[in-house]
Amino acid sequence: MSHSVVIGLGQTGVSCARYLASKGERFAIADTRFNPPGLAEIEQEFPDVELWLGPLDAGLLCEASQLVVSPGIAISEPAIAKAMDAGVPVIGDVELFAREVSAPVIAITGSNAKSTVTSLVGHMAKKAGIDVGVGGNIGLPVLDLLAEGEKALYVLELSSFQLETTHSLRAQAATILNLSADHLDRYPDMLEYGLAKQRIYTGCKLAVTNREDEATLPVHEFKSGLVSFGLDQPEDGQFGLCSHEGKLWLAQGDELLITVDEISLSGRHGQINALSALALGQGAGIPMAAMLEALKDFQGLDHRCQLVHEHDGVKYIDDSKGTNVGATVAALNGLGVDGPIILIAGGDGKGAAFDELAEPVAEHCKAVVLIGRDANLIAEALKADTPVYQVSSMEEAVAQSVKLAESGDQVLLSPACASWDMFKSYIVRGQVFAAAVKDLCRAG
Ligand code: UMA
Ligand code: ADP
Repeated sequence: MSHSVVIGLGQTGVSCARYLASKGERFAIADTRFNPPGLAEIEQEFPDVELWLGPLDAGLLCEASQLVVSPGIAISEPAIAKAMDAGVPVIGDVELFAREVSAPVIAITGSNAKSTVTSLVGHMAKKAGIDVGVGGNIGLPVLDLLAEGEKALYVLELSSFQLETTHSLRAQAATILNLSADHLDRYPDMLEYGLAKQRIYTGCKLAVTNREDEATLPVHEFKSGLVSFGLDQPEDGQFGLCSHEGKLWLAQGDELLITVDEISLSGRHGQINALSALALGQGAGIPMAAMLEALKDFQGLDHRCQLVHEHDGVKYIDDSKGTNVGATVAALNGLGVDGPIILIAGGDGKGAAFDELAEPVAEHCKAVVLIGRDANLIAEALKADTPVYQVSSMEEAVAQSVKLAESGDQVLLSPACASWDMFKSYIVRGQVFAAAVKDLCRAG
């Protein structure tokens, strides 16, 4: 009898198991870890399910009718690749979702700003009174969204890993927000990483692209609608910024929409994120008036350029979600206009080069304090006159920054790296930063 194999027993694997069970389909579960996070839940809910833990067995995978692969495991894993070569279809949770729902989907990928734009578009839809489901890489597996019944609209954040196993999404509006080096421990080069993201445009009705980043344009033949966003003056129908009577406005073509002072997201990257959200929302028919209202009160997400404390005229900003070089470059350029920056960076660089940090650091930073595994690599890449300090903990990094900071400065945690070498997650890293800041400022 035919059966699927769910590979990976994290959040995604558990959601896939529940979904397949709800459809009455047979499945087994495999995970390379001996004690994967979803094990207890699965053993309790599906005591009879076949579980294969430890190294994947190509022979068993080749007997499956399909593999439902979690994003955390590469489909280039030899056992999975062998099953694919043998003709076993390989899909992911987003593919199962796409086959199930008929409501329109707004699909969002990119190296940075995915979660911010996904939440913002979700907020816009709610303001318009639309029954919307928001999920995906943002932290809620897409199949878990189905538990509440079908919604009128879905806004999905999709990673390159999820897109690799998605074949028939055909989104109403889709975007690659930007492309910069990330996950190069999983892809051989930027080309492959970019091609995985390009899959989001397959069959979509409207592609929303970034005029400042050519890599966001569809590379394959594309006959559907195209609309772009950028910080320059927009042409007819496109989204951008316009100056009018001394004020800067978000605009579509020559239609002025809202001044940048009225939106709650700050900085250049806040403005570009707002523009991309408007383009996506319009593509799915969210009324403009509701979207503009939503821009006024959307506060942004925790750990993304979030002001966590202010003391003696120094601002302490948590951008722990800056887990790649592109995010930290955007944070430096976005916040640099507000005052000199003392940057706390470092961690696991996931194989990326740090050279692109050199210019914004030279321009905006009065000092850099480095922590984590790749601190040396970053120090070498900076090669600037900016003083660099290497320390061994977040507490020491904050202490060093407090010592250096003067009124008007900003202490910015934006690591350009993943947190895994020192912390459980970027969330914990941000919390440790904020706690250290508050302790030291209280003591001082
Ligand atoms: N793993 C194994 N063996 C396996 C399967 C997984 O060792 O057989 C390990 C991998 O090293 C991986 C970890 O387990 O790092 C988790 O993998 P998973 O596929 O079980 O992850 P889930 O818990 O299902 O969470 C996934 C996404 N995780 C990844 O892509 C690594 C979550 O994104 C996402 O929120 C969730 O599905 C719901 O869709 C996290 C993420 O870090 C936040 N994403 C990357 C990013 O944003 O940069 C892409
Ligand atoms: P993702 O889900 O893609 O990781 P987030 O919204 O969580 O995106 O933001 C991740 C990081 O990217 C944060 O450090 C944030 O400050 C930074 N960022 C936000 N907007 C942009 C942008 N338009 N371009 C580059 N980086 C950005």
